[in-house]
Amino acid sequence: MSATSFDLVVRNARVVTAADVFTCDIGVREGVITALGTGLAPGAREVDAQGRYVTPGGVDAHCHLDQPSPPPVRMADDFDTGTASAACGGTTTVIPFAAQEKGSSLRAAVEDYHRRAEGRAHVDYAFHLIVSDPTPKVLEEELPALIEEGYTSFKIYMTYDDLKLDDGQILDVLDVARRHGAMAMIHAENSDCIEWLTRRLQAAGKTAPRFHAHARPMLVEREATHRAISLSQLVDVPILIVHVSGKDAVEQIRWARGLGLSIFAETCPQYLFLTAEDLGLESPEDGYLGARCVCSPPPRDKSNQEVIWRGLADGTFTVFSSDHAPFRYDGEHGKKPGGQEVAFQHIPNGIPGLETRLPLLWSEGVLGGRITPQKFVELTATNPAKAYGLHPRKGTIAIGADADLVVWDERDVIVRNDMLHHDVDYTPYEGIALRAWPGLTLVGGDVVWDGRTFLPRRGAGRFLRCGMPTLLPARG
Ligand code: DUC
Ligand code: ZN
Ligand code: ZN
Repeated sequence: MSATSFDLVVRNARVVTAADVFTCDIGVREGVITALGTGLAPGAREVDAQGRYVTPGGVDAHCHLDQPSPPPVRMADDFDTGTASAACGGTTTVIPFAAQEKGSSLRAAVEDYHRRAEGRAHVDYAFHLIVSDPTPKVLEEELPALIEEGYTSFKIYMTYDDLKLDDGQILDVLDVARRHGAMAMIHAENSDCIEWLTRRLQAAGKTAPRFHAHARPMLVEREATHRAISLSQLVDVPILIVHVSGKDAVEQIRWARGLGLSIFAETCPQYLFLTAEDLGLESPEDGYLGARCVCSPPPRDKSNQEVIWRGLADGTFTVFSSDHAPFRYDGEHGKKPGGQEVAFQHIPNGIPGLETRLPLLWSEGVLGGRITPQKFVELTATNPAKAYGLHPRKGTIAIGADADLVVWDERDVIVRNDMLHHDVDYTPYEGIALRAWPGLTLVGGDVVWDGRTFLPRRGAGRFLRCGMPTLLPARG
């Protein structure tokens, strides 16, 4: 190959970055973007984007794949089906969670998670950690060593019995984040309030799926968000509040920003496209259908959807993730554990969304006139890559970045579960009419989705060691 030729040239691309939109050709060599310009020399392969928008491959910084759950519950997607689904929806990097079990080490969780991922992924992946048992050994030895090795973010839960930390434990973990420069993600819901409400609902016989939303009203999220902000202020460390659902938590985040605190926030498609009414879905034959939309925090109402849209446009939100947590509706391992319909508090929390995250936001956000193409890229690729130490290799279109690209087709699409590539038997977005879908997804210059067909590259997805977060200047 001559020094000036390319393995691949994507011609006539309307390139979108977090800053700009411009038209050029993209030259790729050995999986990396090596030239942006006009009239580039021929490539061994050529793709004509025909003036269509080309965005960086999505970075889904909050998704759950093959994460162990107490039996009989089991996630429907592993690294194979989950990353296939990601690729066909334009996501080329995923960051799922290596979850520590209470009583066990973090290191064991990471080793186990590597075994689950090894040889299966179609797109690149990194790991966040979940810290559920911050023993002195974890705080003093394991976490600092793992941060050094490229696991530079961790999630902390304020709810869920098997995961939650008390305030003192959260302070201890935030202190490690501060000293070692890691990013702490916080699931903010007040656990005691949820338990208290759940007991009362249970006693009143209110056990149907829709009561999940009654047990987790916005104020439990508001209180925990406020507390998380206060704990971060006490330790003087940035945090990122995950899956923010509506106005109450948004107000807390804006208040904290007004004080000059480094509070970042994430939201997800379910808070734009679903409402609590979806938890009450029933059919004449099946009164349990709403279980499909049970996730935490629960979706709210139309007015809160508007608050979330505004927050995406005005910079309140830093990151837009799927929180893909895949459980089948039918069968024994998902929404009906052991094959039984159960009371709302026993329904596995989570909905699938890896493949639909980007099409929903491009179609209704960008083409719907709510956000600019640049804001879309910032929220779905650039900021997540910066927040978790993967930028500029990931999350942008620039010389030296991986050739992870999405070419957008503007066409009418009705979302149907049978066109998706996850291993879940439903999508909460069934029947939604969209005006765009990825027409091509490239991972490291390889076509993995051509707009109609998935082209597997199982095992070619690489594990990425994360650097330090770069959303803020490095601290002294
Ligand atoms: N909530 C979470 O916090 N994680 C997984 C799914 C969910 O609903
Ligand atoms: Zn969570
Ligand atoms: Zn989650």
